[in-house]
Amino acid sequence: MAVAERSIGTSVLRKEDPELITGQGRYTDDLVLPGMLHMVVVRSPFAHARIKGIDASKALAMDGVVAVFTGRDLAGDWAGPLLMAWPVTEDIKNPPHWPLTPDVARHQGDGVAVVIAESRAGAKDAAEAVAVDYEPLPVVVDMDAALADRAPLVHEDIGTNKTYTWSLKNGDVDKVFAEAPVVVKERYVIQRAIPNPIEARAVIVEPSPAQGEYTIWSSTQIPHIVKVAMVVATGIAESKIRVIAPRVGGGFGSKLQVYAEEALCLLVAKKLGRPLKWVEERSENYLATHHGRDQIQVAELAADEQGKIRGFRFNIMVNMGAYLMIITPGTPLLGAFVYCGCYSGEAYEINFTGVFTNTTPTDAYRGAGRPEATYAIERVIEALARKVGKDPLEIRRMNFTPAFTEPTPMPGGLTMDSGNYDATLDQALDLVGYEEVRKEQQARRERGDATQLGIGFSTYLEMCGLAPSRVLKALNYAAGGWDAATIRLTATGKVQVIAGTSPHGQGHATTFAQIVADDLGVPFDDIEVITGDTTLAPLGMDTYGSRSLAVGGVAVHRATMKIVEKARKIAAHELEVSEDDLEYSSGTLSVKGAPDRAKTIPSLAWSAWTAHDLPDGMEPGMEETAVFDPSNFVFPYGAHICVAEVDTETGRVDIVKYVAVDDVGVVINPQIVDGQVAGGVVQGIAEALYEEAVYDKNGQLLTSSMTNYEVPAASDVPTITIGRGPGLPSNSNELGVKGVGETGTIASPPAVINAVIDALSHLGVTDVPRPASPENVWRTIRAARGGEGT
Ligand code: MCN
Repeated sequence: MAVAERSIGTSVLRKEDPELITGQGRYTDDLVLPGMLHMVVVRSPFAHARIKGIDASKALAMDGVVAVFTGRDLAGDWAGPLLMAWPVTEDIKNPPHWPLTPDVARHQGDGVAVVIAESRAGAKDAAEAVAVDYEPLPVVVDMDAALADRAPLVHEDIGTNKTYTWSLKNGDVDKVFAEAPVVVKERYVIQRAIPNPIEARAVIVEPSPAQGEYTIWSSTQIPHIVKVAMVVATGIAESKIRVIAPRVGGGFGSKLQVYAEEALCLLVAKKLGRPLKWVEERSENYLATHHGRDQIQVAELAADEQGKIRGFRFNIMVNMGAYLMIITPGTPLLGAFVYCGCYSGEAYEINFTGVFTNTTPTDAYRGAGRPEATYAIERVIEALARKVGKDPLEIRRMNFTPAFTEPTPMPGGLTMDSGNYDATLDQALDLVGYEEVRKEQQARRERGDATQLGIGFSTYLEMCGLAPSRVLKALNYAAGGWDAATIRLTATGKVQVIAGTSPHGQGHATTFAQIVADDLGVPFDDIEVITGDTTLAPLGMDTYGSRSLAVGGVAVHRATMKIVEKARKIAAHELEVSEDDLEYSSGTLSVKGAPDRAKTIPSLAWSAWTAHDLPDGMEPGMEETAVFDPSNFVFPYGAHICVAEVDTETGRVDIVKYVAVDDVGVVINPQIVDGQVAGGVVQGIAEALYEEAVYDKNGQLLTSSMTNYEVPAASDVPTITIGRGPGLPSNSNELGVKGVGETGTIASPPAVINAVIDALSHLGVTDVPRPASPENVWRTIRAARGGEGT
């Protein structure tokens, strides 16, 4: 029998693409149910206002309007507020977050009422006719102002805008800093970002009143978590709720959330006994979908005279916005352990202070905590290089943790799986043509060109594969971190993979099928991957933290190997040999030394299904489930180099070369991995150069649409040269894989900003605000030249 070609490691084309690129993907808004009603949310135009009264009479009198519900109308119907699953400290302030606020609107866009009508247009018109009597209250937007004495309080009843303080300390940090001959200290502002999925959010709820059952379609990354949160909010039994995430259209972390509209649709559909749809408009997405980032960081390094790092210390304020959503407080903690980057040191301290403001809540945004960590360390390491007069590459190399393939402790307190930081840097330098670029930079300097060249580095360390449940408990996260898969062989030898993670653009249907194709030796096209349905795939913890492969994919592999073990028993029985006499290769179990005496997996599946002659006591059928809870995270790492031209007259930045070398361990599908890296890099470049959510002092979002929130166009984006480094397998799982979904977003912002600073270093520039927009860069140059600056 021919040995099947290995699928893992090849760029098999994505199974999901023919449907998606021919416009046949079924997104939530494509779904139309008989008798379906439409919901529109009436949102507060004020960032902070008391709701004195709501008059819905005009709206109710309009054609096709079925109902209007205010926050007060529904107050008695909820079983509990929206779920916040990560109370990071015992004394965290977590005021209840109701799907519609009954009394006070706390950010622009806070929902105050819903209008239900026969058509979407009718509901929209009627929403405009709902008269809300607001009493504007003092607003606080800025974190420093929110923590000042007598600041307006976002939640009056808790008496403070400070949400929590969370700290992590390893070693004698104070002593190390007190004794170190060199200390650098810098302040960075990570601006707020607004996620922009291709499809904004959408929800449909179909009630089956006779059965008391509810099917929820939601454009979500986390159907399983949504289900639990719906139980908490509505009290409906878990067994009566089915959540389906159909085609999702991107999420970037913004759909790692349980939103008010999901709970509202469910409750109102239950009340009215009719299917109900809500679809978010883009302008609503800017106000009502959670935002990301928004930190003020004070970063310090203690070092010896040579620049060898001894201690790390970071004090960070994080803007929570107006409410704590599903993991708002925990999001910064996802980066807490990697503020040391790839570097060694004996003492480590990090302190986060969460702050309430009258702004849209923040939560996970691709990278979630780790882009912020990487930005802090990859900027402050440059400050250290300047302070001790060393080349930024030299300072990095002398502080890298030496190459390792066995579990190795890091200053942040965790244990890393594998890494060779010099190797990824060497490859990146090679790919960028480092010597040539430096020469070109020098030539431009000497000529005094208006357009200067800068080279920026980011040698980053990520932790992902969010899982070990015991670690999550130690961090006070409410849920576990395992994931699950079921493999079912049909009688005719086809394979169904039922996975607990669900994709929103990552290509799980392809990569999971590749794993199974190799494990079972069945054709790739015979494998169907089923995801995103809590009834079909009841076990799952969903997709975020680049965990789907390193946790869920490993569960797929484990379930498949259980199938092989069952098949081995049947083969031994049929071939009348002992199990030990069989060897397994590419879907065939054959007798050692007699390769012609063999059974294939599909034929054994048929035997298991007919059950005519199974070993005594064996259950018929061929279906196995595995649940994987890894003992450690995985730690991708790498080196990104950005070469940028900066026009010193206009402040315009153009990226002319971008190299991304990311070691993600064993790669299942190189093309998908390249796509993930490229998409992530573009997102990071956008944060570095273009995107910024801006509020005025009244809490009005000034960047409230794509016309003034600059999402990059394809023409703004450079060609990204991709490398993989040494490809050291992870020892956290038997596939040797690490995650890739966030590497690019985590690594790229400091590479870009360091490049801009490097281009202007001859002017004495050591900092540029994010985003490095033409205006910000121009002001920086002007200030450096002695004019008025930022
Ligand atoms: N993969 C692989 N080999 C590896 C690592 C991964 O072939 N060594 C494949 C995986 O099998 C999977 C894909 O690459 O098909 C991404 O895998 P993984 O790194 O496990 O990440 P997740 O699937 O868990 O995706 C989550 C991650 C996050 S957190 C965000 S946010 C994100 C992202 O991925 N948002 C995205 N990628 C996105 N891609 C798109 N198109 N849209 C988004 O919204």
